[in-house]
Amino acid sequence: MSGLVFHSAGESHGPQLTGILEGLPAGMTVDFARINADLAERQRGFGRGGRMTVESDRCVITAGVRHGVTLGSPIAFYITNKDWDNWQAVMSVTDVESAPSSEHEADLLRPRTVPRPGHADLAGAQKYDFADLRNVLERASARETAVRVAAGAFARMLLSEFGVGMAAHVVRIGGAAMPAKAWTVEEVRAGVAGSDVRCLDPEVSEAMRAEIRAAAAAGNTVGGVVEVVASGLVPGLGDYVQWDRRLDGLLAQALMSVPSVKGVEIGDGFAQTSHRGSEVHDEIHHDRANTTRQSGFYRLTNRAGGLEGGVTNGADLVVRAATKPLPTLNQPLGSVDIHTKEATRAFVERSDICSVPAAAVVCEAMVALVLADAYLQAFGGGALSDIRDRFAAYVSRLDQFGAAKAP
Ligand code: EPS
Repeated sequence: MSGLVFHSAGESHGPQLTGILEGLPAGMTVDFARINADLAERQRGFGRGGRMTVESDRCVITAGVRHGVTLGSPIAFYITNKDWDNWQAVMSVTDVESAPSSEHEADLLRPRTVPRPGHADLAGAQKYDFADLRNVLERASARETAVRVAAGAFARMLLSEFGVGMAAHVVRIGGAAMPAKAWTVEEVRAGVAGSDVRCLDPEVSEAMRAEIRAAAAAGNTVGGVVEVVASGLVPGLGDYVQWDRRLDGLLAQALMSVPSVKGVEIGDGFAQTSHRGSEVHDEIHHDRANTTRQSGFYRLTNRAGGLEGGVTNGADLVVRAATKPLPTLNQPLGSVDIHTKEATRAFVERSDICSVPAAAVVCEAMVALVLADAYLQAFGGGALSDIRDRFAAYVSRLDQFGAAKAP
């Protein structure tokens, strides 16, 4: 990401999560309600843990916006951790001299020394030479994704200027899966609104809830697959001329950075490997009467998921992320105490049974950040009006594509 720079800071049980987003143009109207609505979407979902009943995430903007409009300067914002009230001594920035106020606080203050398989605990402690795993898990926690969602909401405000629509849904939780199909952004938006597992089909939703209930009953967790769809993308975003400018690679990196994501696919991705090339690629057609921004070129299928050669081709972007089951288990796996080296069970920390619906919201935010960056790379400028002008010139050039060279 170079047009748009996003940094986050904050521990899960510290006072707040902080974000800085730099690179958005001046002149964008900020939709405050939209940011908080996205934060609420991330919090909801069947299978979420007790923390979500403590928090009601709200974004407070402290820089980069004046009178509801962006200034082009870095946008700074924070989300308060309400749970901080219960963790002030445990997460105190300064040394704590007073005795613990309760047995519960004394327990929280005790170093965590038995790493959870699958979490960052052990590798993180080895890297930073920590004796208390809390120093790792507080930052590695998926709590940090709240501030990504706020940043993603800003990115979507820019994208909506260019007619880009986005939505995300859950296509698998454990063994319960949606059949493979191409959904439009409108279908996804309408379908997820009433589903606590963000799934478009009521029967599959019920099967997903059953998976989560069964995992919970066994002290276990369950993962799944989320899909992000983006429509209205102009052809030509991203690049094929250098490896690190391919949009598919940038999307994969952004999605892989979401805690619990272990796999990313674009379009039919992995399923294409069991087919021949003739069954996989999307044939190209042309309609001379069609004067859309795709200059009359169209496909009847979109198995490529909107990307060819790392460049958008004007079809919907379809990208999926596979999330592993969360590593905090109420029936913990075997592990080893980092100090005594004795075999024991991993520690249990409050967590979710299933965070796949929340991961869909976070993945959508990450895709929005990558796409907003791609638009800024292609058409960027300090003022939104300049970006609009450059975009309009590109679209009108695309409309004429091939015209001068026609035989
Ligand atoms: C999360 C907040 C965390 C966890 C969860 C996601 O809060 P707490 O640790 O206080 O329960 O519920 O984090 C994880 C699943 C994880 O593995 O880190 C959130 O805000 O999304």
